[in-house]
Amino acid sequence: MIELFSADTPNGKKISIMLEEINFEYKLTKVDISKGEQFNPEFIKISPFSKIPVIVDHDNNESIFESGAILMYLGEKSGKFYNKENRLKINQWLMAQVGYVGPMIGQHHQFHHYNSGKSKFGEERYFKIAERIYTELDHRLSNSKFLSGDDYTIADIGTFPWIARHEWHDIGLSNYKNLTRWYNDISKREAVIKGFSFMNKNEVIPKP
Ligand SMILES: N[C@@H](CCC(=O)N[C@@H](CS)C(=O)NCC(=O)O)C(=O)O
Repeated sequence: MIELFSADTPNGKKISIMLEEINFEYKLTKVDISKGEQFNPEFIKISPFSKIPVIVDHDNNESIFESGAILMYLGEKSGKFYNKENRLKINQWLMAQVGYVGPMIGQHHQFHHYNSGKSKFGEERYFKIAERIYTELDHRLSNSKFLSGDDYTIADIGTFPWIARHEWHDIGLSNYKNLTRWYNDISKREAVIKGFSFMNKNEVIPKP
């Protein structure tokens, strides 16, 4: 059984979506990052940078931090969405998500959504970068069904929850037709709908 330590954020949703996709039984332990629970000494033992998500695999007592590493672990363990033959491609798109797409869109959330009016420089910088990411993903998806090729993989699972915050971005997802096609395809998956609302059963995936 997997224990998922998480909060209701895009990084958190990646793992609940994956667990639903592979149909693993899991127990959710909420970490309230707005109250500083990520700094509890017990949590730091499994999360050295005090961040969610983390999983503990109670089958072997392994704990895993970093969402990309967790997706790889679950992909290997389940044999799903992390095809051995395509790993070089999947790893690139997954690393791009954890090292670029997530952190940059996260900054856009900070400056544009949570703290607008506080820094013109920050707002403009991350708006432009977020827009550029939409364009880059749209370009990739103009010649590939999913990010790493023909199949839906952990790279798509990692990226989807960031684009699902598109209403906060004010970039206009529907103007990016390939990204919208990809987004709509993934939004329809039963496991994605379930994993997306893992903390709030009434939450629905925003339409483009
Ligand atoms: N690189 C990490 C990023 C995780 C991350 O930024 N988590 C945020 C929530 S989305 C967090 O736990 N923030 C609490 C803090 O930094 O104190 C991953 O991909 O797992």
